[in-house]
Order: sequence, then structure tokens, then C-alpha cells
Amino acid sequence: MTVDVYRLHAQVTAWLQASRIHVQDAMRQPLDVATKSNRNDLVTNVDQQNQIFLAEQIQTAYPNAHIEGEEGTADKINRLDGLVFFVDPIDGTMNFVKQRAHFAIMIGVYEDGQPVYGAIMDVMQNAIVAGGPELPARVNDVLLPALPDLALADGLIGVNGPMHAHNRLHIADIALASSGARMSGSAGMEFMEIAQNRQLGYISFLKPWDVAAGMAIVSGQGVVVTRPDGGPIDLLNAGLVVAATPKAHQEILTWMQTN
Ligand code: 2AM
Ligand code: CA
Ligand code: CA
Ligand code: CA
Repeated sequence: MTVDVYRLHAQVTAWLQASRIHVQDAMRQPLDVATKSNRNDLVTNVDQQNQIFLAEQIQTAYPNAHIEGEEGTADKINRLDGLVFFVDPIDGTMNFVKQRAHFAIMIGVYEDGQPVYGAIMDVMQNAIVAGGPELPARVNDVLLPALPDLALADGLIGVNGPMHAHNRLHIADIALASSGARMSGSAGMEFMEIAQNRQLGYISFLKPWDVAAGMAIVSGQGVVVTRPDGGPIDLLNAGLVVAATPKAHQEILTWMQTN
């Protein structure tokens, strides 16, 4: 790894704090909300402004890095060589618009396709969960305890709402076999819950910037993050993601692979 991950963490923490101030300032004005692919797929002026802000910070500090972000200004990468920053400027835009809470800002950093670092900020709680393979997971720089290897029956699981409603890949059955299903509306918040031992896993269909930060953090804590067939997550394309403690992950894949 060529990156000094502690220096990176200090930089990203400062950027996220600046973003939080900008976002909360912008929330005092009316939001400019537009739809993208459908009526539930939203983008606001705040998503776009924060994407531009974070891309500028990354470009200045890491001029050779590539940036893959949800809202436009990014590179639209087609390979994972070198240093790549995955940016989701507002994760949970529907929550942002409807609840004005329960949304996150995420930055995931990979080098040659391997995780280096992830940071997820719960903006309204002013909490940052960060970590990676060489940075012990922490919340606001308080180290998090090691995660227990819970079996499916012994913990909560975050699920994608539509997939749960349609029992896609047996997700409703898996949820019934767990302590209970939860749906937060923000992939970032789901990974924050896993990192803090508040749920044992998360199942969804995600884009690269939805999964990059969380996967870097929780895989460093021993959580297994794969596709339903057990293969590695493809950070160049959207896809199904199963993140769970090793025991529960095995149980979930068995459910999914049984027709
Ligand atoms: P977003 O708010 O950044 O778009 C909602 O269940 C979670 O899924 C959020 O993390 C949301 O991220 C993500 N998501 C990805 N694609 C989506 C889409 N087309 N419509 C709504 N949410 C989407
Ligand atoms: Ca979106
Ligand atoms: Ca997102
Ligand atoms: Ca987003």
C-alpha cells in the first residue's frame, strides 16, 4: 500500500466535517429536488454541490487518483488501477429530502482494486465511522470493539425494501430466520450499524459508491462481503451485495443458492 492511511484518515475527516457544515447550511434554504430514473430516484442541489466540493479536495490532495462518484463530476472509471476514491456525496437522498436525517456522506478508497480505507459520516449525528485493513475501525476516533461472529438467528439484518417485499433471493425467509429485518434507506447507515455491532449484516443491490466505503471498513472487522454466489464485489458495476458476519454469511448464501 502506497498510501499513508492515518494521514488519509485525517484529511478525509477534515473534508467530511467541512461537508457537514456546507450541507447543514444548505438545509436552511429550500432544497432543489429533481428526479433521475424514476420518481423515487432523487438528486438535490446539495448532492451535486457536495460532490463538487469533495472532488476538489481529493484532486488537490491526490492529483493522480481517479474519482468515481454518483453525481456527475467524476471520472466514470472503467478500470481499478491505481488509487480510486469512490464518493457518495449524499447517501439516502430520499431520507435527506423526506426526513432531513438518516443520510450519510461516504468516501471509500481502493488501490489496484484492493480496499485501503472507508469513511461514512452520519451528518445529523455528526458521527464518522472509519476503518480499513490497516486502520482499526473507529467511531469519531474511538476504537470499536471486535465484532462477535453472530449466527443469523442471533442478530438483526438490514435489507433492501423492494427485494424484501418480493422475497427476492429468499430475503424475506432470511429475515425471518434472523432476529429481525431493518430498512434504513441508506446503505451507508447500514454499514455503520454493522461496524458498531448493531446488526450482523446487510443485503441489497448497490452501486460501487454505495458499497465501497462500507466494505473497506467492515471487511477490516472480519465481516464477509460478497455477491450471492460468493464471488467478489465488482466495483465497476452495480450488483447484489451480501455483507454479514462469517457464520451468518454462510447461512445466507446457503438460503440464496437453494433455488
Ligand atoms: P442514494 O440515496 O445515494 O441514491 C436506499 O435504499 C439506498 O439505496 C440508498 O443508499 C440509496 O443511495 C441506494 N440506491 C441506489 N440506487 C438507488 C435508486 N435507483 N433509487 C433509490 N435508491 C437507490
Ligand atoms: Ca441516488
Ligand atoms: Ca448511495
Ligand atoms: Ca447518493
